[in-house]
Amino acid sequence: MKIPSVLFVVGAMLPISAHSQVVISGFLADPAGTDSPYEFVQFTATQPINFAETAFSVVLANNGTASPSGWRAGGNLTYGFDLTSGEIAIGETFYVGGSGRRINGSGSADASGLRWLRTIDTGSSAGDGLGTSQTNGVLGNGSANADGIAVFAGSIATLTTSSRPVDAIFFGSGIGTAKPATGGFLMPDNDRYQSSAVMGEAGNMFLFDNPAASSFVSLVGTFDANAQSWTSPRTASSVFLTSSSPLSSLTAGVTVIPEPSPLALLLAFATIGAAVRAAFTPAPRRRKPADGSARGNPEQSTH
Ligand SMILES: [Ca+2]
Ligand SMILES: [Ca+2]
Repeated sequence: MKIPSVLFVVGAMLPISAHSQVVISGFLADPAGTDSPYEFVQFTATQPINFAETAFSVVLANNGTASPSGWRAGGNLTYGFDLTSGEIAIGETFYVGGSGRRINGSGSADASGLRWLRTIDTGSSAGDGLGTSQTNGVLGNGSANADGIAVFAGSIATLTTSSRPVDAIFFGSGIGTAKPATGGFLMPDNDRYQSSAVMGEAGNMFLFDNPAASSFVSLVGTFDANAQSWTSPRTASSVFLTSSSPLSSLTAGVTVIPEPSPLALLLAFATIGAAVRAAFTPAPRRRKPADGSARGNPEQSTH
């Protein structure tokens, strides 16, 4: 039957853009006590992703005085995580961060029941391709020198000096040393930033609120997956955590609007209609047998 393959072609024609497949929807920069290995970032997928087929990577900034290389600095400035396995559905959240997998630092509630795509013992192990271990954490806590989070298409090893994140944010009370004299952090076009300038230049001055200690920052907004745009830009909402906070404290702040656009629906219906007509166009009629019996009807043929 031809129809399933036709439907597959129609599905492939829907406008699934390739620039913000994953967005940042929350983070814990300053867990109670020592930060490593308990910092984490929550992401939301804006399309289904099989990471084994399509790798992504996450870079956390810990400024310091940012280097002209921005996200690619490594050392004690940036730390990488490769996302190379697991499957995520549209609108689903997942987590990346320290291997402790606790709700709020050492001794707090077990958070291993969340969907973790990559964890590293950030206090004793180097990052994937970027960054050295840091007992005090690899994601800065904001304040006067902003810290940031980025997610890239491709593994860390594939990043070049011109690689732009598919999503990135910064937080703190001032940009400070996050903007080096030359170069710096390349930014994407998203709800708060633009790709024409590095972080800290005109147009890229936005900072999410300085995160409070022991507080998960939920980024609340609405993303239209078909238009690849934010219909409601993200705002920060602080969720204070204790050592026994339930996993439900980590709300998913980003809503992904999944409905196909009217144009995509029209295209899909038109294509399906043509395919169905082609598939069901009757074959040329057979001639009736010479005796004129009903058994000669093609629909009752045993052929
Ligand atoms: Ca801390
Ligand atoms: Ca930290």
